[in-house]
Amino acid sequence: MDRQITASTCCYCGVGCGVLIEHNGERILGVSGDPAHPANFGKLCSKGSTLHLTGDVTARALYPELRLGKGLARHRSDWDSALDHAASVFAATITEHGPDSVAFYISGQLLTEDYYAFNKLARALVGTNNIDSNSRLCMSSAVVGYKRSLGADAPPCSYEDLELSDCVMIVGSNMAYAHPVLFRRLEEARSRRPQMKVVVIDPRRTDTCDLADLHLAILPGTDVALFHGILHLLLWEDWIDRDFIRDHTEGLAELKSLVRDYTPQMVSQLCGISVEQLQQCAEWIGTSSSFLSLWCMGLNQSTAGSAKNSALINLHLATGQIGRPGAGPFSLTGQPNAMGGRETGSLSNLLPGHRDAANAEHRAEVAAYWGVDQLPEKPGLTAIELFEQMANGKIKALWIACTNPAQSLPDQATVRAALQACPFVVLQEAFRTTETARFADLLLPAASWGEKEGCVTNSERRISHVRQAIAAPGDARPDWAITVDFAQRLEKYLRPGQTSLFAFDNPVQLFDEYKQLTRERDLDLSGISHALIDRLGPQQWPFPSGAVEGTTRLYVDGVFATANGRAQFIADPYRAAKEQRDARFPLTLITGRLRDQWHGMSRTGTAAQLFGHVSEAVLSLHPEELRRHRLQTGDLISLKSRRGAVIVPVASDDSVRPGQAFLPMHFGDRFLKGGANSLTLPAFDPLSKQPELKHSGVRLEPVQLSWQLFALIEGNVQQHFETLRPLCEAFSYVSLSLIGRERPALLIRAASAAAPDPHLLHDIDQCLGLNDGPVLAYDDPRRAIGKRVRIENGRITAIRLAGETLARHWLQNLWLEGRADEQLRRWLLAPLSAPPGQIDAEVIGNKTLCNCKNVSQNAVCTGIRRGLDLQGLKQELGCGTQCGSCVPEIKRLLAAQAQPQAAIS
Ligand SMILES: Nc1nc2c(c(=O)[nH]1)N[C@H]1C(S)=C(S)[C@@H](COP(=O)(O)OP(=O)(O)OC[C@H]3O[C@@H](n4cnc5c(=O)[nH]c(N)nc54)[C@H](O)[C@@H]3O)O[C@H]1N2
Ligand SMILES: Nc1nc2c(c(=O)[nH]1)N[C@H]1C(S)=C(S)[C@@H](COP(=O)(O)OP(=O)(O)OC[C@H]3O[C@@H](n4cnc5c(=O)[nH]c(N)nc54)[C@H](O)[C@@H]3O)O[C@H]1N2
Ligand code: SF4
Ligand SMILES: [Mo]
Repeated sequence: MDRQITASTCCYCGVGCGVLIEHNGERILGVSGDPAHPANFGKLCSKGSTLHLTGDVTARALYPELRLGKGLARHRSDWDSALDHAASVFAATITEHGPDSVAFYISGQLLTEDYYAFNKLARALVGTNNIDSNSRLCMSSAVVGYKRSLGADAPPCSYEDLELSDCVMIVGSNMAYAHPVLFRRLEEARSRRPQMKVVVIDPRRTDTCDLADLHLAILPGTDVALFHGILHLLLWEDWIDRDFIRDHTEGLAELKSLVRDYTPQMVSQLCGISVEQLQQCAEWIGTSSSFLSLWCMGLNQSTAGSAKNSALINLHLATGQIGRPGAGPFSLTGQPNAMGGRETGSLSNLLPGHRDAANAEHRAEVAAYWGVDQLPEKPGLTAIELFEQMANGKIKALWIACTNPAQSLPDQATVRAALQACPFVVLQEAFRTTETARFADLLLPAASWGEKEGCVTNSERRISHVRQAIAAPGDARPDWAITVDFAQRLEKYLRPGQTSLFAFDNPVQLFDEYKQLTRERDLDLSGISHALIDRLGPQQWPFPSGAVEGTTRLYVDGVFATANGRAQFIADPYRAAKEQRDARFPLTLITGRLRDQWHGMSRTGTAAQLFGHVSEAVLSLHPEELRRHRLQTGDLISLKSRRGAVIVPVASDDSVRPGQAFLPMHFGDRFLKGGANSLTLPAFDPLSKQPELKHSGVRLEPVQLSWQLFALIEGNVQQHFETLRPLCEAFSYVSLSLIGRERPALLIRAASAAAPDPHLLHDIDQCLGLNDGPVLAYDDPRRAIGKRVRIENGRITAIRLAGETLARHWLQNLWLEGRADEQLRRWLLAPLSAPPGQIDAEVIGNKTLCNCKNVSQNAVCTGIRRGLDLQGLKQELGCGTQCGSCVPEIKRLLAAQAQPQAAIS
């Protein structure tokens, strides 16, 4: 078939970049940035630009699969049987135990039409508010912040404000990794307008700090104290906008008396920064002609998430820095359509059109529109509460869509017990490989990126049309269609003989029904349709019917969405994070994102290229902590919290302060035995119910895992993953990753206290193809040491080292280079397993800095030593010339060479 181009959007972060999908009607062949899309004007980051390399079809869910009892295997089913079965189980559960015995757990990655169908299903048909989404782990503190302070859940700014601002404060956001295309935009604006001040507030010195004039490495969880301390100084210095405060706000008096106590000395102590840094920050905020703040999970994922959001917005209200170009509080949305979820009411406490489930008038409006008598009054369970209730047996049937709770929720022991306890778990998923899939009684294959149609709203309130390029594989169907089909079947039990609430044949009908629920609400988008976006391009709400263009900025007239039109100062005192460092748990564990991985890695984890930058889960610790614990980079430790333990290697990293540790959030049980969230705590913010994923008390315990395993096998990596991962369960430490660009291979590292049963090793070798054929083997059973290498056509195709694994880097490199020479044969037949000669130190830990041009860190360092600057490196090596995601890191390497740091930190 001919090559075609379909304009759509990237399915990862909330920047919401437009992509051009190149395909032949059957397969996606390439992807590039859409120059016409106002979110990115043609740019993509390392994740967006590799979308076509991800999503290996062998990892996809292709057919409905059903099991008829816990412990039994799932069998292939068809849509009719699967959905009929689901409808009968849900109907029976609702009849016997009531509507609140079932629940829906959905996702910020669904499309607006999918959400709308789910909401109508839960609230109008089933009659429960038990519908929550992973946005509870992500944006719900921002929702509370906007609503309490400004009256509605509406980010007031636009991306162009990043270019127009004189002072940009980035708080609890590593946008260099998490919102890279926006970060590029800020970098460019900054280089055009060097007078722009950039402040970064993050306990860690992240790549984002590369742009900072000032980095405040505050102690975890102390943001409210910092913001109150800044306000204290703004008031003291009279850097406030009295007219704005008088005309457009209320509540300053109470806040004033609270922040009086937040003296610079006290705040500097609480936050672990200097008084000078605090003063500098306040001065820039108070004296810049425009002040913009950008924030993300460092504020939201906290037991004080709501207070942090409002305390930040207080600074904008006090200085009148809102509703003007380059000014305002601007949350960066995590997921591609978390905004759409909030608009359609996809948190248990919300209803469509920015309404509240607790508000009787709102319920009546929606019920009338839907033509049902009433909507449920009882508050629904939020994510953490939902899984806790499920573990207690209160939830009898759960429908999960487009999220992976057995990886992403905190306190995994409870989550896994809950999924085990729930009598009927339905999972609507694009990939059958996820941690949650194991718990599904019914697995429903969903269409994914490039295969579905609908709308998404990005961080700046801009609605894009997501267009389908190719058909979904196997029997997979779009989410809205699955939901509507199920709802129609459930109606036969719950509303027999009545006209269907779900007469939808396509996403356009869903959107058109939904948008009327936004009419005359703050987000009024009743003027938008799929066709209008196709004609005029993506649009920002509000966009009421009759409008000819969207709305760039909110509150330009100083009238807020509150009852009296005034914004509210909120006076919440500072409260420390729940788990403070103590003698038993002396470290604070921070979790967060890597540059090239997305969440639980169901998609990014299928592309070997995306492991080039960070190849495996490691715990980053300050060099001083390593010394204190007598550890060296690469040593395995047991990382323990009050809830669980995970064994990981440590790495020296001075971007983390002493007393803290950083573990990427991505590695679930599949990639790292136990997974990062075995450690995190379920405690949540009292208002937003968002859990404190960013700060858990942990300690390091030494482990003696003297028996080690290393394996590499090329070929069908997904299939190898599936057969080998379960066999590794016997080991204490298990870490899997992919390697290689042209010929991907699966890499396994494992360790245990003693050698495993020889049968297990035999089974592993069987999967690795190392029991027969062209295999060179050396075994020393007495010392439990063995090494095997398969060589085909002069090249290594599989490796297994058991006992000790000293030669692994050397072998990995031989494999990468496609070599299998005499030296390898000699080493294999020698009794000692040490690799020949010195292992080139550069082989160890050499990472790919630039994914687009495949440029390694070594190549960049060599270039720097030869005297190349950024321009020179770009010219000679090509690094940093495409997506630009690696530029901050290259700059850091350059700075490390050149010594004096520009940033005050
Ligand atoms: N590459 C990549 N990009 C993504 C995603 C992804 O999985 N991978 N996911 C998307 C989603 S859903 C989200 S929500 C966003 C998240 O985007 P971010 O929130 O920017 O990413 P995180 O790394 O989770 O956390 C940001 C920073 O908060 C800091 N932090 C921790 N505790 C505190 C604190 O108490 N105060 C302050 N001020 N900072 C603190 C951490 O050190 C970390 O650097 O990323 C989106 N973009
Ligand atoms: N420790 C720690 N934990 C965290 C965080 C943290 O910072 N630290 N961050 C939290 C945050 S902010 C977030 S947003 C969550 C994210 O947590 P999750 O929602 O669990 O993350 P994903 O892996 O993106 O899950 C989305 C799932 O949907 C599937 N999928 C993809 N496309 C489609 C589709 O079109 N339809 C359907 N039905 N399925 C599809 C994917 O295969 C994937 O398994 O993690 C949270 N957990
Ligand atoms: S910044 Fe990257 S991940 Fe986010 S939408 Fe754009 S291309 Fe996708
Ligand atoms: Mo998120």
